[in-house]
Amino acid sequence: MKQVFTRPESLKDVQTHFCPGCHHGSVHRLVAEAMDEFGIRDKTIGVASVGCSVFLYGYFDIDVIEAPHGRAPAVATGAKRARNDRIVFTYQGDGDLAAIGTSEIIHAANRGEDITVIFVNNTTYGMTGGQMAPTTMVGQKTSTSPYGRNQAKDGYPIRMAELLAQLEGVAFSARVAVNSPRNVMQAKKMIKTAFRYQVEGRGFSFIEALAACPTNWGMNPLAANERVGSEMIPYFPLGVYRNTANL
Ligand SMILES: Cc1ncc(C[n+]2csc(CCOP(=O)(O)OP(=O)(O)O)c2C)c(N)n1
Ligand code: SF4
Repeated sequence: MKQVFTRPESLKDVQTHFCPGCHHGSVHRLVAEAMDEFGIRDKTIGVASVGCSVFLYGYFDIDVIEAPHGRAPAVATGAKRARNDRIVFTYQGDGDLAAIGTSEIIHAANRGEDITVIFVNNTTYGMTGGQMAPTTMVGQKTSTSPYGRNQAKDGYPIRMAELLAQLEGVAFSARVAVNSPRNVMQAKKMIKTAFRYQVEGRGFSFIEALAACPTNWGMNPLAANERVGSEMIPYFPLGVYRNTANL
């Protein structure tokens, strides 16, 4: 029988710690497929952040540097400037990138660092028990907003893909989701484009991936997957927000 589905070479053959229905695993796979397709596994450095993606080094068969919370773009800047023959990407959660690391991501993007950023937006701090993040939806209940996020007190969810698209240093900024086969295929295309931009030395590329966190949303995997489509995508529309190839 012909095998039609295989594990990407860039992913180790190990079981992950992700909860059932978590989209981190799907995003990992697409990143690994992009590395395989460009044949860059041996020269890629991943920069992991803290959060549920902290074990990047255990799942990807590449070199990984562990960065403190929010500091991955700064660490990636150093790695890429020291070894500009390498492909360097960060992989960060929304609490990490849009809260503690706001300044790092904005300045790395504005400097046009030649790195790729994979940003997983699951509207909550996953690893530490589901606290409110800058991306938490208005009305969403979290462990620190038990009555729901209140925009008058807490502000509105930040749309990072659009925000970074305003910066001259950004070569590519797009938002994707992995909640349906169609969206997975589109996400794969966008993640490949983000890596291709770095392979071609075009500058900073950014992918925001909308993701489910069934555990902290208090939902089963199916309902959590559906929430991505019914609640998140209407507020965080999918698409390309900046593409210097078109300018
Ligand atoms: C400087 C710093 N502040 C806070 C923490 C605690 N911390 C670890 S993971 C985490 C939340 C991560 O959430 P997010 O970035 O949204 O990623 P997710 O777990 O949802 O993938 C926090 C607050 C830390 N390790 N370091
Ligand atoms: S807590 Fe949420 S983000 Fe973390 S592994 Fe579980 S489902 Fe995924």
